[in-house]
Order: sequence, then structure tokens, then C-alpha cells
Amino acid sequence: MSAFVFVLPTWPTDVWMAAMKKVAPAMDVRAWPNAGRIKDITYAAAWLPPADVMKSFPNLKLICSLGAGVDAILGDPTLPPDVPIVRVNDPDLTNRMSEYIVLHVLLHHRQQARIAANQKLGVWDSFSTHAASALTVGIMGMGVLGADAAHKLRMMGFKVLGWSRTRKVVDGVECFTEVELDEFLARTDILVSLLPATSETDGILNRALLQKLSRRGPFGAPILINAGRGRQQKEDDIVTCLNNGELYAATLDVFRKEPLPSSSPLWSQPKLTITPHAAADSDPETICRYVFEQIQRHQQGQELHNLVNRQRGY
Ligand code: NDP
Ligand code: OXD
Repeated sequence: MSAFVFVLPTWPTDVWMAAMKKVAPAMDVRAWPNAGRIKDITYAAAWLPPADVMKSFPNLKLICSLGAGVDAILGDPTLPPDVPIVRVNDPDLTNRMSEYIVLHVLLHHRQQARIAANQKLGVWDSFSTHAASALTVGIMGMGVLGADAAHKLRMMGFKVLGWSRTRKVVDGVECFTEVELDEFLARTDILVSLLPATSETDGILNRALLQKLSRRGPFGAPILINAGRGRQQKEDDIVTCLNNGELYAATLDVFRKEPLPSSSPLWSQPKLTITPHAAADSDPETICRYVFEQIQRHQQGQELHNLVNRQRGY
């Protein structure tokens, strides 16, 4: 007996069950917490699984993360140590993220908040603008998502820099490694984070780092866009930097606590755009097709795609 289980405490399980039944009609698909005979479960797919759930499946052979980020899965201290984990790497999700990054870079570049405020007041303020090539966008995290966003920003005419643990080669993008962080920051007008949440990236977007960004761009102060994970940002530092002008503006899609509590001072920041962790949604049917492919590969003893490296944490 081999069964598949969804562990989705915060997502509509029925939608995902229907999508998986369509993709794999013969598969025994179940939904935690009503997973039936626990010994039958050999494959699991999860988003924000509670701790201890994975260890409750004694015959588990593969865990599929339904998102690109795996921090919530790896954060379970009782996670079975030898079960492989694969994560989503899908053109649909990648394209959605690049849409988000290009959109928010352009909103800042074209000063859309100023235009919207003027319209509310009935003010015709035809201020002068600058070319995309006047701005350098620096992307932290040059993986699947960072590299695609870099490519699309290049197509729009922005200068683009990339920063990652290991050096990347991306056409038209100057790439930096871990030890070259200061040089990367000193040349960056708009900082985009597409890093995973790991012990190394925890709190990396802090005031000391933001102070190292370029102030030579057309706005005289840098802009921050974080669509990686909230754990990367020191939210008090971002508020301080927005208030004292060390940051010109920011867009945040992810937060240390989600949903962002109504008491958060971030809500009342006029120079901040908040989006509700919605930069790149996962389409159930597309993702189920990908997950089913990984299960079939596992059953046939083939190499799995996008295996998570537990030591690195992503
Ligand atoms: P990848 O694993 O493909 O890329 C991660 C990149 O980050 C790699 O380039 C890696 O470097 C770099 N990196 C990791 N740790 C460090 C470090 N300590 N210092 C420097 N660089 C580092 O992931 P994806 O591009 O697929 O996804 C990135 C993240 O985006 C996810 O982990 C998730 O948190 C977030 N995300 C957010 C979504 C949203 O809706 N807001 C949607 C989807 C994802 P190297 O290549 O050298 O290993
Ligand atoms: C992801 C996300 O990691 O949506 O895929 O945050």
C-alpha cells in the first residue's frame, strides 16, 4: 500500500486534492490530519507543516515542498533525517516572481506613489524622470528566481548586479560572491532580496547593511525590495531607515510574523509598500504535475529534481 498525503494547515486542501486527483487519478491521495492508516503514507507534499507531522509517517520516502522556500519544513526539529526533500522550481512561479520584481522596481523608478498622491489632490505635477539605465538594481540571491528577475530587469534597461554564495555567470549581469558584499552594496541603488531563509541570512537586511548601499542614484538614497523571507529583515531597522532618510522607499512582501500584525509600525509607513506574501503564488495543477513527476522519478529510481541540501538550508 502506498499513499500520498497533503499537509496544508493554511491552504485550501480541497483545491489541492482536486488538482492532484486530476493529475494522478490512480494515486491514493489523502489530506492530513485525516490521513487514514498512517503506515500507508509514503509521499507527502507540504506548505508550512506543523512540527512533528512528518515524523508521524513511519514509511515516508519523499517530502515535496509546495513552495520554493523550505525553511518551514526544515524548521521541524523532528524531521526524519534521511528522507529526501524536493522543492518547487517551476516556470510559472518563476515568471510570477519576476513580474513582481519588475513591477515594484518600475513603481519606484517611475515614482508611482507620488503620481497617485497627486491625482488624489487634483495636482498636475509633470516632474522630470530619469532613464532605467540611471539605476542599478542589486539582487541578493541569484538562484532560479534571482537570475530570471535579473534577466528581465536587464531587458527593461536597468543595470543589474547579482550577489550569491557561489559566483554566477549571467549575461549582462555583474555577479559578486559572499566576500564581495560591500562592493556589491556600494554600487546598488535598488536592493532586491530573493534569498532563502537560513541561519546565515537571518537578519541580514539590517541598518548596518542598508547604510552601505549607494547614495549616488537619482533618488539620493536607496530603495529596498524584499520578496525572500521576512526573517531576513530587521523590521525596526527598516522603520528607522525610512524615517531618517537612509532608505528612500521600500516594498516588503514577506514579514517576520505573517499575517503582519495590525499593531506593526510598518503599516503606517508612507514610504513603504506592503504586499501580503503574494509575490509568486503557486498554481495547484501546475505544481501537482511537478510533484507527481518527482514521485514517479522516485518510484523508478531516477534522480530527483531540485533536491534540498539540508546542510546549506535551501
Ligand atoms: P534558489 O535556491 O534557486 O536560490 C537561492 C540563492 O540564494 C542562490 O543563488 C544562493 O547562492 C543564494 N544564497 C543562499 N544563501 C546565501 C548566503 N548565505 N549568501 C549569499 N547567497 C546566498 O532559490 P529560489 O531562487 O528558487 O528561491 C529563493 C527564495 O525566494 C526562496 O527560498 C523563498 O524564500 C523565496 N520565495 C518567495 C516567494 C514569495 O511569494 N514571496 C515565492 C517563492 C520563493 P548559491 O547559488 O551560490 O547557492
Ligand atoms: C515559496 C513562497 O516559497 O511562496 O514558494 O513563499
